[in-house]
Amino acid sequence: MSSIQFSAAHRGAFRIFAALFAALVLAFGWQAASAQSTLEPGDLVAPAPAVTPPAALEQIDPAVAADVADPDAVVAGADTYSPLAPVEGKGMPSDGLLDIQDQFSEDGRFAYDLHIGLVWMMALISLFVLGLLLYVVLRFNRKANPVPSKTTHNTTIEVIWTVVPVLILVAIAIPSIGLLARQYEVPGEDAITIKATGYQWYWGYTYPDNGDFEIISNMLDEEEALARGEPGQLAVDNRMVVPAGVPIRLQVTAADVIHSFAVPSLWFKLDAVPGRLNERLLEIEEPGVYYGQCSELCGARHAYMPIAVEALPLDQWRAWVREQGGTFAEDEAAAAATDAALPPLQGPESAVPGAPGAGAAPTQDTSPTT
Ligand SMILES: [Cu+2]
Repeated sequence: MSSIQFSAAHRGAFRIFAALFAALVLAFGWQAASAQSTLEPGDLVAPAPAVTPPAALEQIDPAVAADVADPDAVVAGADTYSPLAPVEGKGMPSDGLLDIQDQFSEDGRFAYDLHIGLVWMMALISLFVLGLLLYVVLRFNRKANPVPSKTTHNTTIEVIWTVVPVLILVAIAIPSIGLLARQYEVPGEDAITIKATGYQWYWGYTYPDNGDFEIISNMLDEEEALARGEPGQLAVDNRMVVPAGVPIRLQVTAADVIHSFAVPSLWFKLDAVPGRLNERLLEIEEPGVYYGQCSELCGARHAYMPIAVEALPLDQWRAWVREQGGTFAEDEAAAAATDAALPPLQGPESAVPGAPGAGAAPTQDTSPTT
């Protein structure tokens, strides 16, 4: 191993490099931390008020939407359901897209920022190492440096090249572990439960909180999808319709083999395992149609069981649920209250002990006719 004798000038150069490196670490540590701080739960886009039409819905190209739905029918506050038209490039892949899809969940935006921060960090570290290599090649080649240094050891740079990478890793680990943790966040009690079941080769969506009805979702033919203004091989006949801006407890399971429920623009991917119920919190920030695919090789038609999630304002989602014959907790509460308030259908013959007919089974309907 060749030894290097560092002159004062070289030590100076190394100090400059070390200072630059430390500055980079500080800058990126700060960026990672700020990426985290800008995505505190309190900053989450609040559920759209019922009277405000979501901005994204107004950008729908009528030509694209014409065959799917009348965009005007999807104004907030409407109490009827009509299928939402997808928006080009939102919730779906686009031609020439190199980056990951735009994100429409809090976790997704956090993860996207972390990903971009890491790419920059990798690029700068690679450039820095390349710079060091070039410096060594030019400065310490045989011609430029005929008498090699015999230094074997330099405590300062050894400390720097140990501590600085540790600091970089810690700076990466903090937001990275934070992302892991937030992906395991347990849905609150107020979350709406929806269950996605993978079948060979289609999806079923059950709504246990709303009467337990199931929607079966099959892929549309390419021509039919394109005719409806939807992306080919991603459009389905019946979408998984969910409310936007509301926490959803999305449970995922399978009926036959392992599938995987994955929607890239919602930062959601969860294995669908027979006999097992996986669940994760999903909160979609704005109404829209978000496409995904089964992401576990599950058999011959694995590639033909896409996922289409349609997020609607809450009142329109409720209208959709009613259209499917679904119910809400307050329906049952109201029915129970009505039952309790009504007089019994048939009164006893006599409530007075000893009176004729007391204690005997009624022989005629004595209930009020109202
Ligand atoms: Cu599958």
